[in-house]
Amino acid sequence: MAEPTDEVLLQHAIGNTPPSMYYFPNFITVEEEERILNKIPANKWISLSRRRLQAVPARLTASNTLVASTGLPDWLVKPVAERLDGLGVFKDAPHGTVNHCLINEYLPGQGITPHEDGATYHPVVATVSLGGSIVLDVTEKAALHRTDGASDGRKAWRILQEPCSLLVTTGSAYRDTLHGIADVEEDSVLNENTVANWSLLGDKEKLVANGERNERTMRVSLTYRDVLKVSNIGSKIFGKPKS
Ligand SMILES: O=C(O)CCC(=O)C(=O)O
Repeated sequence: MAEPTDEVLLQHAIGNTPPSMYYFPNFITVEEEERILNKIPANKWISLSRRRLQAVPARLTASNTLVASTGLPDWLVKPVAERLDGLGVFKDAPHGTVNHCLINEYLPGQGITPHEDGATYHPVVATVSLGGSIVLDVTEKAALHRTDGASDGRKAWRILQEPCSLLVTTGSAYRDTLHGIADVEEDSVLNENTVANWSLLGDKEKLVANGERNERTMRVSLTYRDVLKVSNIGSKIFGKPKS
């Protein structure tokens, strides 16, 4: 995605983060959320110590190449990928759209270590949340490399991702920050001073009524990206699907 000139995107820009993070509450409906959750294959999970995941249409090779004979399945395209295309989120990506989706599932108490997505992908990630809410911790990465023992002046932001929401990370937020999820059973002290996307939330009243707390429940994220290196060896081996 180029500069955020688009009116719709600008309305969803998260004000207090590095420029180029956008939050859309209710990006999909509850019915669409349920339909996608029901479509996730039960037998394709890869279990990790603190979460489980699926890579669709395939895991990347050791050289970060996507080798697949098919594209994303219909249930990951309609409605989410189509709506991302409508927003123009991936219009400047080499393939002009998304070609990969990582599905992560977190149970209460599970999370993901702070990391960056790096040069494997066009520098845009679009994350749709299903199930429960969760706090994403975003931290400037530059000061991580300090060796002088000085107190760490890295800036950090908390972004609450509600079910059915979309978070788009691009530009300097993609390049210059790490993102992670704490392995806690509850996110606490959630208010307008601590949550960067507070003003864009769909249901902040729920948090206020719950004493500024979010009790974690099962949450699934769909992270859509454009993998830069693609090989169509899969279709050479298996033949092109008949139309
Ligand atoms: O679940 C999320 O929102 C974050 C997932 C993530 O960081 C990743 O897939 O690299």
